[in-house]
Amino acid sequence: MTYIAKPKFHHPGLKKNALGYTHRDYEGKISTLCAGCGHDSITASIIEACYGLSIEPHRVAKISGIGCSSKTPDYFLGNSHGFNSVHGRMPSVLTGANLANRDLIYLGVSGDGDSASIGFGQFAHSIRRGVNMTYIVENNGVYGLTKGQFSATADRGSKSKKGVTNTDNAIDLVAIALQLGATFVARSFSGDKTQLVPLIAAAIRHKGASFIDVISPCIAFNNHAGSTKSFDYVREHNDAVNRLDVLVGRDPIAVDYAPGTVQVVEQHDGSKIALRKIDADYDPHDRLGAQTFLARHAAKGQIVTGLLYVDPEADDLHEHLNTVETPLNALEADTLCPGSAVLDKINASLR
Ligand SMILES: Cc1ncc(C[n+]2csc(CCOP(=O)(O)OP(=O)(O)O)c2C)c(N)n1
Ligand code: SF4
Repeated sequence: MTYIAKPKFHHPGLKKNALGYTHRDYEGKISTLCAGCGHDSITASIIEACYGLSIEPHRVAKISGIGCSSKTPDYFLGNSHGFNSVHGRMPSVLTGANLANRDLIYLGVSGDGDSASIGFGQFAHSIRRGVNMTYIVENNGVYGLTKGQFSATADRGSKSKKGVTNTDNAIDLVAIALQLGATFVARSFSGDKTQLVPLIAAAIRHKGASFIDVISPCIAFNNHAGSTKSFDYVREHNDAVNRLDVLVGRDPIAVDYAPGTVQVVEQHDGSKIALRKIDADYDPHDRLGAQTFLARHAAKGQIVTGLLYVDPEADDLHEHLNTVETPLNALEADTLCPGSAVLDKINASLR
């Protein structure tokens, strides 16, 4: 990976949160993603949410897989714990870390390729087990880092950069998360900070498996008419389309629209996606209602955004397994090894 460190100095007048931290304390290295990539807007929203919550950066563990999206933890919370795992394996690494130390705040960052294909099983099991985490998928419908193959969330009938039509049905990770029992389920758009920042903050505060699918346009690899997730870019520079380093950046797409309305977002190639923000009187405590609402609007070609479901009384994997409160690395020797008398008693109970 390429690392560009940020200069340390900052203006002494920068606003501070309740713990005395400034925005800069929640930033990471300078992003090496294409200028205008939706993933950078999500990074900005994560920084904003953590600043607003006055989280101590060293209490966060950010875990990711492989992909442009999975690179982003490098660009926020530079003073927290981080682990860039293998492609698709973020959920099991996060689960293990969480079981070993429940005192940290777990932030899982993944891509649609990372989570909906190679990591689909891992995604599913971490959700159904109720791991206490905020699981964010930066969903662009393509494999960005490996140059634009369809991912499993790409819509059927959409076209790849090379003009190939996708004949496979799309996986809707939000629908699956609802079905698997996630206790906090939301969808948003990378350019809608007004919606995304509070969603991330609420997901972090939620105890249990929080899942947020964030539609995040890739400026580089959906540069063709017919794409439903991003845009045609280098029409005049066909020879150069596979070279990320020659892409001229675009302004990130930003939207802000009222609850209950549909916002058609025009992407840089002129293709459009219809985002529908849930109504103010939508009931997010009804899992079945959320599933129906999602399916009804998907049939109309609309991508529903907002907090779709939350169970405020949710528990998590530690409660299911009845684990000790203390992080494993803080357990004393006599707790870890209570002696042979206790072992004899356990053995006797099993005879
Ligand atoms: C086991 C394994 N298989 C394949 C790859 C190649 N690979 C790297 S990133 C990536 C896809 C990333 O796509 P996505 O998760 O959608 O993230 P994006 O880059 O679009 O943000 C793939 C297939 C890999 N690194 N490891
Ligand atoms: S290739 Fe796509 S996903 Fe990757 S950094 Fe560029 S715009 Fe973002």
